Amino acid sequence: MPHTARLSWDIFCTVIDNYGDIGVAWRLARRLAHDFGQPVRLWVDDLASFSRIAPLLDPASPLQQVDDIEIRRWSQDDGFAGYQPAQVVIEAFGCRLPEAVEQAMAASATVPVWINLEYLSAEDWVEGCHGMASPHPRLPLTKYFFFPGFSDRTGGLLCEDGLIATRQRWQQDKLAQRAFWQMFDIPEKQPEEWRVSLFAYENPAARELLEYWTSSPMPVHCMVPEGKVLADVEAVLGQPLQAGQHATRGALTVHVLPMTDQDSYDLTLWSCDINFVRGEDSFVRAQWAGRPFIWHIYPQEDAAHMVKLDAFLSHYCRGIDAETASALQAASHAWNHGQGMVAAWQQLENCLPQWHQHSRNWPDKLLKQGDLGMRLVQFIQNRLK
Ligand code: TRH
Repeated sequence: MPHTARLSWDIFCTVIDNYGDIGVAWRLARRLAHDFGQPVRLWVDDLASFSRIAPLLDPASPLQQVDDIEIRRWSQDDGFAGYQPAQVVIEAFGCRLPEAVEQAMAASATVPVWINLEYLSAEDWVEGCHGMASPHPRLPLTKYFFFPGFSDRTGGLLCEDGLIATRQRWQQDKLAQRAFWQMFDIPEKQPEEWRVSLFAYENPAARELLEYWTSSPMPVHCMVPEGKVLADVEAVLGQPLQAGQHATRGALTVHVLPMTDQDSYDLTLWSCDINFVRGEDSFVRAQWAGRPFIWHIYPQEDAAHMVKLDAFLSHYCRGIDAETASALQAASHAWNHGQGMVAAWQQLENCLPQWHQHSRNWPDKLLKQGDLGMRLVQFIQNRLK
């Protein structure tokens, strides 16, 4: 890694309705602090939600240090009296900075570099908008739009130094995997078993697939972090389920996992044969897992999310044979439309070796030009020259 000047960073984040916004902000904070040695303050409006993915956090404490990052509770009535802006201010996902923060930034002796970190999309227009400057209508401030993405002309995707090598070692290490599953009272994975993880929004297609797996020729062990898709799982298993419990119907056994911290969730992804993921951050982490995955994209009005899904698939499927690409597209559509999953899955099952191979190679393609953390640091340094 090139030498990085020490800068101070403020990241502002509001929790909307799930864990993705804080998930990405927390990951970025840790990447900057741990891999670039940067002092980071993270301002978050909902510490209770944040603590679900960062269990060391005390939701009642307005100011605390976790994992070498200063966490500040950001309450909307905070007047920010005496606020001294950091050298870089990141507004995560257009969360809108308070007027007092903007005033303090404008009044700083050295005006901070102000970044709006955007949501991830693989659509082509992202390349044109990445890095765009937007002058403040009243104050002497400029905000830059920083877009994550899949090409060299975007901000890339967040990935820690050495993550891929650590993951590869883990996937060779059967003892470590056994110990990991034991923590949840789950037996180690058997060679003749499918182990899948299922993190999704409510989804009727999940019912179809789970139903199908009850009569699978191979036993299927499905790891379900507690959350939105659980009602669909319970409907198939015919019983209520909570974290720590498991239930079997035919060839299908479901294990309900508690929410863990992000690192343990990574281990789940690395230890399963196939991962069903959602939103933004688990979607990226599934790519670093080097295993096949299906994405449940965050639903938007007017089916705008389906355009994003197709934009991703067209990137992802470059370099895969036509049959696997079409099976993957059909399964991704069925999963996101909530129906037609069994036929699509059967088609995809025939392409598993190719899908596996592609999943293993995919992270290298994405990381050739550096991850989002590296590109962001370089972007800031260029603004400071
Ligand atoms: O929670 P999400 O559905 O978040 C979504 C998306 O980000 C979406 O784009 C956004 O608009 C919406 O929120 C408001 O899915 P996502 O992005 O995968 O975030 C989940 C986070 O939770 C991720 O950082 C991984 C983390 N996680 C854990 O730390 N432990 C766990 O056990 C699990 C299951 C997840």
